Amino acid sequence: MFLRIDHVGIACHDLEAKIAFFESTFGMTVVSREVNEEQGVREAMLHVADGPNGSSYIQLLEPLSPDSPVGKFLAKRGEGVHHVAFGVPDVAEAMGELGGKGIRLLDERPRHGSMGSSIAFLHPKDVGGMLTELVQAPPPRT
Ligand code: CMX
Ligand code: CO
Repeated sequence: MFLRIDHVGIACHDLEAKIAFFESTFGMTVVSREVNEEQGVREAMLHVADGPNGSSYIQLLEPLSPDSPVGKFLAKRGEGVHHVAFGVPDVAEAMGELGGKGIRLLDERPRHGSMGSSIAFLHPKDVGGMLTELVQAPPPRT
């Protein structure tokens, strides 16, 4: 069902400080910075590696407000791993398949994700405590 681990999302208080840490410690490079109002985050994608089924990233997330999903997570648990995102060929199809298995979908339809992707979230309580994101890469530019 999954092509790769697309990214691991890390919740943090200070995006710029965390970017500097990942760059200087691991030699990673920021490939995208975005504000996603719908998800309530300011975020950066840092490239980890390329594989036969696409690339993988670390996604650093700073909340836009305390009552956003990441803001609430930080208040409750502090900084750390927030979610794991798997690459899928077709996010709507994966949602249908997983919804049919009784996994709660947090999105009724795919939403806008990083770098032009389409995303959807699965409830952490139905995935062993792991907030899970499905990611469909954008079609290649011609
Ligand atoms: N990982 C694991 N468990 C989590 C979690 C997370 N990231 N966030 C919340 N939970 C758990 C809580 O600990 C809580 O468990 P208990 O009931 O045992 O205390 C339970 O889920 C409910 O959490 P809550 O604090 O009451 O928060 P909400 O139910 O209001 O929201 C969730 C939780 C997952 C539904 C919400 O965060 C959500 O819809 N997330 C998807 C969107 C998102 O996170 N976007 C930001 C990332 C954007 C991107 O990747 O591009
Ligand atoms: Co993500």
